[in-house]
Order: sequence, then C-alpha cells, then structure tokens
Amino acid sequence: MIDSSQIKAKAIEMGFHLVGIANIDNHQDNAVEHLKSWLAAGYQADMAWMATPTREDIRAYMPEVRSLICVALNYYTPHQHSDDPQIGKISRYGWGRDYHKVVGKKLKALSNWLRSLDESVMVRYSVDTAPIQDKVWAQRAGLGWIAKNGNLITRKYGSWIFLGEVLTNLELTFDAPHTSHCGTCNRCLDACPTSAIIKPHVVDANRCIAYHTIENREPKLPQAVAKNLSGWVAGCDICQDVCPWNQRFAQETDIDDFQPYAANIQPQLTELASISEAEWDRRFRASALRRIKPNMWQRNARANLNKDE
Ligand code: B12
Ligand code: SF4
Ligand code: SF4
Repeated sequence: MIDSSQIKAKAIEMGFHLVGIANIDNHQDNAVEHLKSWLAAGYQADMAWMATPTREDIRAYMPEVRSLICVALNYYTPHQHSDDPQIGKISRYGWGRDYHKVVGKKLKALSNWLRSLDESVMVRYSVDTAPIQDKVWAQRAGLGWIAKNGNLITRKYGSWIFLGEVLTNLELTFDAPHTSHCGTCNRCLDACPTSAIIKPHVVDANRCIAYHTIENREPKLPQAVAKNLSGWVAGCDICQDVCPWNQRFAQETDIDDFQPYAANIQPQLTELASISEAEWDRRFRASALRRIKPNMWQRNARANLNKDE
C-alpha cells in the first residue's frame, strides 16, 4: 500500500517547496466552463493550442489517472528591476535557468521513484509541457488559489512559483481545494497598464504585455500595447509586483538554478534592439526566454525606445 504522506515527504526531500494531492472527480469550481467561455471570447489570441480538447478532460490525456500529485517551486530572488528608460525589464520567471528543465528534472526523479515502488504504478508528468490546466489542479490540491490577476497565489511564497504535476493511477488521499483570499482587493486590476484583466480572474491575452512580448510573432505590436509596455521586453510582472501577498510573503529561493543570469536583470534596450542571431543563441541558452526569437527581442526593445515606426 503506497501512502500519500510517504509520497509528499519524498517530494519535499527531493526539493519541491509545496506538494498536494488532487482528486480527479467531484469539483465545484466550474473550471471547464470557465476555460470554454475564455476560449469562446477569443481571449487566447493566437495561442490556438489552448483549445485542444484534452485540456478540458484529464482522462483523455491519461485514461488510467486516479490522482494528481501537484508541486510548486519558489523562484523568487531579491533582485529588482530598473526604472531607467534605457533599461529593459525581463520577468522574474525568465531570469535564471529554464523552469521546464529545473521542475521537469525533479518531476522525472519523483516519477521514477514512484515507479520503483511497484510495477503496477503508472505515471506521467508535466510542467506546462502537456495540455493540462496547471493552476486549476494546484488549487484543487490545496497549494493556493487562482487569484484575480490570473496567477496561483500561495500563502507561503506568494505567486512567484512554478507549477507541475505527476498524474498517476494510484488511489491516494486527497487534499482539500484551497480557498480564495483576494477579498475586496483590486490592486492588480487597477495597476495593469493595458487593462488586460478585464474582470477579476479573467486575463485577455490580446491585451496582455506578457502575451505580446513572449507569444506574438507578428512584426509589430498593437499600438495599445506598444505604447504601454512600461519597459517590459519579456513577460510582465506588474500584476504580481503590486500584490500584497507577494509584498509580504515572497522569500528567496534556495534553488541555485533560479539565480538570475547577470545579463537578464538590467538589459540595455539598445543592445536588444539590434541583437544578432549569434548573440541571442549565446545569451539565452537553457533559458525559457528562448521562446522569444531574435526578431521579437528587437521588436519589443524598439517599441520601448519608441523606434517601432
Ligand atoms: C496560456 C498561459 C498564459 C497566457 C494567458 C494567461 C492566463 N491567465 O491564462 C499568457 C501568455 C498571457 C500567460 C502569461 C503569464 N504566465 Co502563463 N500560462 C499559460 C498556461 C499555458 C495556461 C493557462 C490557462 O489555462 N489559461 C486559460 C484560462 C481560462 O485559465 P485561467 O486564466 O487560469 O482561469 C481560471 C480561473 O481564473 C477561473 N476563472 C475564469 N473565469 C472566471 C470567472 C470567475 C467569476 C471566477 C470565480 C473564476 C474564473 O477558471 C479558469 C480555469 O478554467 C499555463 C500553463 C498550464 N499548462 O496551465 C501558464 C502559467 C499559468 N503561466 C505562468 C506564468 C508564470 C505566467 C506569467 C506570470 C509570466 C510573466 N511574468 O510574464 C504571466 C502572467 C499573466 C497573467 N496575469 O495571467 C505560470 C503561473 C504560475 C502561477 N503562480 O500561477 C503557469 C502555471 C506555468 C507554470 N507551469 O508554472 N500565460
Ligand atoms: S502580466 Fe502585465 S499586462 Fe498582463 S495582466 Fe498582468 S499587469 Fe496586465
Ligand atoms: S493584487 Fe489583490 S486582487 Fe490582485 S491577486 Fe493580489 S490580492 Fe488578489
């Protein structure tokens, strides 16, 4: 008999900061309906892959799944962004080593350990690498709540965490879903420079700086976004920076891989505006920022320098 507390203890021993177990049935959170209405409204912009039906049905991804072991890794470091208009802002999530690699390596180790317990154990793991709603399952596993700014906030680390999960056929003891703690606060909605949080919990990617700097492959950014970039060239942390939970509870990570590469903290906009393929390749090795191609860095930097005409 494999015990849930044994699995949780092993996950913590392997370096995960939070772990919880989600039931795959009986949810009252309307997550599928919310996803459907978000897609129907076109808030996924050009991310057509968000509409894959598997995202709405975890059994379509793994028919044998009985439980999800959800984990979080804190990535916060105390470095700060610069307000110098010549310096670009890169989101904290991209400062250090690619989180897919860091979280993925630990998930692989946890999966291998589970498999070694009994030959009947089946596992699949994901860190935003499969069509699974990471935040929804993390809330169901009791790690934190999906907040008004669209991020999962934890009581211990705020929202500066990456999420991942192991799907398994094991029948485990489930944790209770986390309750919400935004209360009457609306700071993130008020602070978003492009009004991308169109109502609490709903982010329209068409307006979101994070979407446009990371995912939009068009040669030009929409005017409404370009003129409100506020220095951001890769992602955007504004709605997390203003959050009182982050201001009170952020704590430095103990994971060396998440310490920033020096060039990512205060990059010169003029350098990025003309970054070459070779320099991009050298600078963003083993980085989640590789998703942003050289021409996108140039576009994002030039828009901040008002040179995109
Ligand atoms: C698509 C995506 C994006 C898109 C869309 C953002 C979004 N909020 O959906 C873009 C490119 C904009 C984006 C940006 C960012 N992302 Co992103 N992204 C994802 C991805 C792939 C899917 C998220 C998703 O399912 N969206 C669909 C919508 C419908 O879901 P939702 O916004 O969570 O909405 C839920 C609730 O809000 C609720 N809901 C919806 N409507 C309503 C209405 C009411 C009344 C209520 C009560 C509830 C409710 O139901 C929904 C669930 O079905 C996940 C990885 C994954 N596989 O899950 C990472 C993920 C969410 N991203 C992540 C990160 C780090 C970011 C950024 C912070 C990066 C940055 N600094 O720039 C920003 C944050 C932007 C923001 N404010 O959300 C992390 C978040 C970690 C955390 N602490 O939450 C994730 C989980 C990746 C990971 N594995 O760690 N992202
Ligand atoms: S990431 Fe930036 S643009 Fe997107 S919702 Fe948050 S504050 Fe608004
Ligand atoms: S700023 Fe306020 S409303 Fe927004 S996520 Fe944080 S607590 Fe919730």
